[in-house]
Amino acid sequence: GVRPKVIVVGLGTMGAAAAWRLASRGASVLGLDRFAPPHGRGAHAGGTRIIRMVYMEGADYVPLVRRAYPMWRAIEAATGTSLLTPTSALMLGRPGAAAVAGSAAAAHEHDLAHELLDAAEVRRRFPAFTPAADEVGVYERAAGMLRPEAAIEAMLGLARDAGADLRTGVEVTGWRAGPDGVTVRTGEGEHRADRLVLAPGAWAGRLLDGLDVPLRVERRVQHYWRPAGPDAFAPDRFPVWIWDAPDGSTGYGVGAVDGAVKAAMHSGAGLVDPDLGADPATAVEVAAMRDWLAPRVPGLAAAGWAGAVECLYTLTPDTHFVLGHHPGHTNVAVACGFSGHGFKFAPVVGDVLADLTLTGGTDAPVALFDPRRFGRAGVTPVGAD
Ligand code: PYC
Repeated sequence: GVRPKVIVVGLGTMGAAAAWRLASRGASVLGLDRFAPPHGRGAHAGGTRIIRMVYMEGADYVPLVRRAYPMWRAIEAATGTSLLTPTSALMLGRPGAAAVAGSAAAAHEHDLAHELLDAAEVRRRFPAFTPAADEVGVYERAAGMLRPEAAIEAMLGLARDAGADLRTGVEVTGWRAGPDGVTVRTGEGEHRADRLVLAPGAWAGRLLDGLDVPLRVERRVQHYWRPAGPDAFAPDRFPVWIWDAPDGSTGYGVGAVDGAVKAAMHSGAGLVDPDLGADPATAVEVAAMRDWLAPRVPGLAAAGWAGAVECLYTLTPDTHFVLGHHPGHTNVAVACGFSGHGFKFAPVVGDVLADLTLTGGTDAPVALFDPRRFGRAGVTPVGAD
């Protein structure tokens, strides 16, 4: 048959993956982005992202991340790049915390290899961490870290190799869809296609204002530290980690890359306007991070601060993703609201978007991400225009 023409709006993490999967599966792809990913304005900068299978956010994510691992390896093989480094992971907190109880529940439901370590055992095996006596750790060997900028470049390269026309520096200002196809309005005129994929990241609120998904764009600061004894923080000895503190805050980190060790807050607040651009970390934020680390990872609390990179979280109310057809348009697929934990899933999300676009459905278990779950948007066909 005729190759369907698909426009992908947004070429960051999920749009790059969608452009790759769509072009590889035979679509004629036009990709548009206001910036030139990878860049520092979205949710992918900072050198590293965590991948883990023992998934505290819900057992439903496990089959998806299980599929992501071989897809990341396939991208590496196809592009000759190194993207995924195994490190293992340690999820810490009191036994009832999500990092512990949620991880254990996902591990049990899917029979995933893991170990439950008491505080003394954590300190013995990973001396960089100093949990309190009433805290425990869930240890997972299969976890690791990804290189996000290189991963986006690799996916965009594969998309181009498969024939995708990817254009950066093109701002999308609106779109409309009907039974005859879709129209995307840009700063330099309109584009027509059969189908549309919207992957606008922090700009989703603008481009999806007909969709009843309440999104919050929040700023998170990724801090980097230069510890006195960097060997103790080498990725092969220092797992990636996520730690639920008793006050409800959550910190996380990744081992040394080029001598700098990431330790940052996953929890936070503070709405931002994505158009205002990246803010450097304030002295107050650096001091607060040191205070948070002092009782938990003292070698980093005492380390020199080596800089920061901002990350924009686009959060849904339940922190589950938005991934599915637009409720008003079967020829429009939507991916947004990754809520600070989406990167590791990118190849799978791209493939699901290709499924939805090319076949009208998907076998992947994505019911949790139904764009209609927040309201009545499915009742009235709506577009952004
Ligand atoms: O998805 O593993 C993750 C993560 C950790 C901190 C922010 N996201």
